[in-house]
Amino acid sequence: MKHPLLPVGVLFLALSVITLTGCSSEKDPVPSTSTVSNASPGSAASAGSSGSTAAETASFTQGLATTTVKELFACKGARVTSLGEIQSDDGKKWTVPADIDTKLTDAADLSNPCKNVNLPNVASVDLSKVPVVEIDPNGTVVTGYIFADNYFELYINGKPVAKDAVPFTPFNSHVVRFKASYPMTYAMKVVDWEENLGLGTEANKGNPYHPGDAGVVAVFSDGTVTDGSWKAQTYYIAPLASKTDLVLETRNGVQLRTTPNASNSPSCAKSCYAAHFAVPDQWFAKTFNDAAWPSATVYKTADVGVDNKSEYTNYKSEFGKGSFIWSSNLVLDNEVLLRRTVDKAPATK
Ligand SMILES: [Ca+2]
Ligand SMILES: [Ca+2]
Ligand SMILES: [Ca+2]
Repeated sequence: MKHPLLPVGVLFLALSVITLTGCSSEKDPVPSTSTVSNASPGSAASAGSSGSTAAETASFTQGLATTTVKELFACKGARVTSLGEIQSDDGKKWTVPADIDTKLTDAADLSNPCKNVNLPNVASVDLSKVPVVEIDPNGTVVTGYIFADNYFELYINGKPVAKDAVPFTPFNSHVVRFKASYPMTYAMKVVDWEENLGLGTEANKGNPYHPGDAGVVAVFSDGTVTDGSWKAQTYYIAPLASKTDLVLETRNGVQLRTTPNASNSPSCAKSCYAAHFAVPDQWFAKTFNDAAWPSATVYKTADVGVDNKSEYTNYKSEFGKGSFIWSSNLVLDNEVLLRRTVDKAPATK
């Protein structure tokens, strides 16, 4: 049995320590400027001012995963898309590069080299042929254009709309339509796929262990576009030369998983580490609280390397309304969850 007075006593002690260590904002629900990680690890000030019960931890794996699905998707002349499984040093099992929902419907193609589809521009899209996925019967019909390096799943108001038809390579792009009500919660799982399962790398530029890069842009007809107002949290980070390349800290209630000092081209090859975090249940639900997720980072088209890719440039009249986003590391973060809730349709630009 828990003693009813104990938590009060612990809270009193924690607040006393915070006061003694000079933090003046302990009664504010959100600390204004203090950085939790600046407190000594495990100190009362650290536990008290973050408002969380325990510091976040990652699960680490090292080396190649076991291939579980050799050919999830195949396309002539492109890389074979596979899935793998690997156990972390804390005994947990992880699907790499990500646990995806293969049962979702493929989105309609703008450009899909695997099916010889390559519409010349947005004007040539026949929207009457794009199925409208009914999320809410009395909702607004919204059209969206999506380009992901490499894979996305789109959920609106907690329900699936569609997935990327080409999980890895070649590049491709999609158009989606759905009927949904406001406030509207956009949620996307985006994955930078990999050839060396569990390592976050692919054969590229003469290097068999080249870390691939990522990025996603989505533009919706209600004026919602990917930009820095979205939330983005990473769940799979690789390749890491060392576990200490991962920096975990909670700042103003936001859980940061960053790799500020990690090399984007480590030489660890088959012995690289990867960091894994469990994807929360119902992360795509309207009611999911994403307050602890960082804001998305905005990237230039040159960072993503799509300025000469027709799968992107043919539809730039739409894609150009939004920005490429990802979490804080475009190379090492390989599975990212994105969310944005809008109360009503923003003014269309
Ligand atoms: Ca794709
Ligand atoms: Ca990629
Ligand atoms: Ca990557």
